[in-house]
Amino acid sequence: MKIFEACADSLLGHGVDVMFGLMGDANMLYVANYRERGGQFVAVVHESSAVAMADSWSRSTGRVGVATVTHGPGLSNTMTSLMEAVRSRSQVLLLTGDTPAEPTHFQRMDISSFAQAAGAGYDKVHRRETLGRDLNRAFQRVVAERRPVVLNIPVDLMLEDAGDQAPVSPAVHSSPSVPAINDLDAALGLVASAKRPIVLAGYGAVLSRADEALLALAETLAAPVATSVLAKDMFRGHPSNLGICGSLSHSVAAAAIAESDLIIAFGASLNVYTTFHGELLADKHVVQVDIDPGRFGWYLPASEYIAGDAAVVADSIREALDAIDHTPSHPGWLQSVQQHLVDYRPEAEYKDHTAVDTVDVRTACLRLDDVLPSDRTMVSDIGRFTNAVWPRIEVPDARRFTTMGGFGAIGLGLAGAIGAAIARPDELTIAVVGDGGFMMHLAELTTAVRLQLPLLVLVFNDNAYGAEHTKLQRYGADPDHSLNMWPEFGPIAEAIGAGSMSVRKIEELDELRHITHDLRGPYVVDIKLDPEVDILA
Ligand SMILES: Cc1ncc(C[n+]2csc(CCOP(=O)(O)OP(=O)(O)O)c2C)c(N)n1
Ligand SMILES: [Mg+2]
Repeated sequence: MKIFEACADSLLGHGVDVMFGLMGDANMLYVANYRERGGQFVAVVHESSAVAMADSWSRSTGRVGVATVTHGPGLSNTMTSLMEAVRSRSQVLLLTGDTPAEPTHFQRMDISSFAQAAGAGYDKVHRRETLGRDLNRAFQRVVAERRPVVLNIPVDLMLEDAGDQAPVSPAVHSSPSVPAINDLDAALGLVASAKRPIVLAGYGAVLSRADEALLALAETLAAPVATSVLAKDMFRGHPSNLGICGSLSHSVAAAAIAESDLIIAFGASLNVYTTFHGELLADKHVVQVDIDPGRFGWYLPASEYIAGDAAVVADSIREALDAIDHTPSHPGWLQSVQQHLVDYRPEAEYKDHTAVDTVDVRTACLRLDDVLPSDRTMVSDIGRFTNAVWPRIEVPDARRFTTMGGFGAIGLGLAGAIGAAIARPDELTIAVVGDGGFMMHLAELTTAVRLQLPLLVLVFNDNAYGAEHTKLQRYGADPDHSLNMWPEFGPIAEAIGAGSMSVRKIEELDELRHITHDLRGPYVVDIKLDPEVDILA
C-alpha cells in the first residue's frame, strides 16, 4: 500500500464518509482513491467553500468536518473560511501538503505560519511511517482543542510505501466536568437574592444541549429566558421566551431585559451585539457560565464566573436552590412579562415601507416565516439584511440555525448552506444572503445544482452593500457609492440549472409554499428591496 492509499484508508476508517475539496498535486491521488472506495467527495468551485462546507456540515452533525486542498494557492484560498471556522470554534480538519522538496517550486508556502496566522492548529506528517498516527492525532486535536487543525501531508510522501501504520483510534470527547459546589457559592448568593433574573443561552448552551436544564432552572427562578443570536430559537414557543437578547431584541424583550437585575449567561460570550455594547448589562449583576474559563470577561467583566458545561452547571444551581427551598421573591414579574409576550405583535413594531416595486424586508421575513415549511435549517451570510431576518425567520431548534459570520466576512453563507444541506438531505435548507454576499461566491451554486440539494437561496437584494449604505449615510457621505450594478439573478440562476423567481410584491412569496414542497435542487429567490429603507434607523 502506498501512502496515498493509506491516507484514504485512514480517512474512511475515521468514518469520514463525506469530504469537501478541490484537487491538485498535493491531494489528488488520495482523493481519487477515497472516491473509488466509496467516499463522497464534494468537489467545490473555490477552496474557500471547501472549508466553509466542512465547517457548516460539522456544526450540523456534531462530527469532524474534513476538507482537502492542494498546496500553495489551494491553501491560501482557504484563509477567510479557515478563520471563520477558528472564530466559530468549529471541528474542521484541513488537509494540505508541502510542495516537493525543491526550494524554487513556485507554489511553495509556509503552511505552519499560515495556520498560525489563522489561529488554527498545525501538524505535519514528517515520515511515511507516522501517517496513521499523525491522522489519529489530528482528529483528536480537532475535538480536544475545539478548533480547526491544518495537517500537512507533504506531496513527496504520496508514492512511498506505507508499511505498517498505526490502527485508527477514533477521537474521543471528554465528558463535561461537574463543578464543585463551593465554586457556586458566590454566584448562588446572587441567584437566590435576585428579584428579576433572566436566563440567557449562548452557543455553548446549544453545544451542551442544555435546553431542558435551562428551562428547569428558569422555572425554579420564575425567570424569562433569552438567547444570543447563535442560540436563536432554543426556547421557541415557550411562554417565557424573550427571543434574541441585544440589539435585535423586540420591544417586550428589551423592556424585560432593562428591568432585570441579574443575567445568568450560559455559554454566551456577552459580545457587543448580545449586550448592546454593554448597555444591557449596566446596573445589573451578571453570572457568566462557560466551559472555557478563557472566555470569562472577554468582552465585559461579570460579577461571578462559573467554569463548567452549561447543562451541568444549570442542574447544579437548580439542585442547590431546591436544597434551600428557594422560592422566587417576585413571581408576578414573570407573569407580567408572559402577558406582554402574549400581546406582542411583530407587525406592530415598525412602519411598513413596501413600495410599488420593492418589499419591506421585515414584512417579507414575517411572510417567509409563515409560508416556508416548518422543518427547516437556516444558514446565514452577514450584512444589513440579517437585522431583519434573524429575529423574524425562525427554525425549529437552535441546532438548525447557524451564521457564517464569526469572522465577519461576507460570502461564506452559500457554501455554509450547501454543507448543512448535505448534512440534512431530507429537509429544506435555507441560505439567507445579501446581494453582495451572494455574488461573491455565486459560482458555488453549481455545486448545489450538481448535487440536486433541496436548497432555497433567499437573496435579500437591495442592490447595494447595504451595511455600508447605512454607514456612509451616517458619516454624511454619499451612500450611492455603495450601490451595485448586478445583472438580474433569475436568468443567471436558471442558466446554472437552478430554479428562480423574483419578488417585488409580498403576495408573490406565497408561491414558495408550493415551490418548497418537494424541492429537488436549488431555488433562488431574488427579493427586491429599496436600499434607502434603513431598518436600523
Ligand atoms: C469579505 C468581506 N468583504 C467586505 C466586507 C465589508 N462588508 C460588510 S457588510 C457588507 C455588505 C454586504 O452586502 P450584501 O451582501 O448585499 O448585504 P446587505 O448589507 O446589503 O444587506 C460588506 C461589503 C466584509 N465584511 N467581508
Ligand atoms: Mg445588499
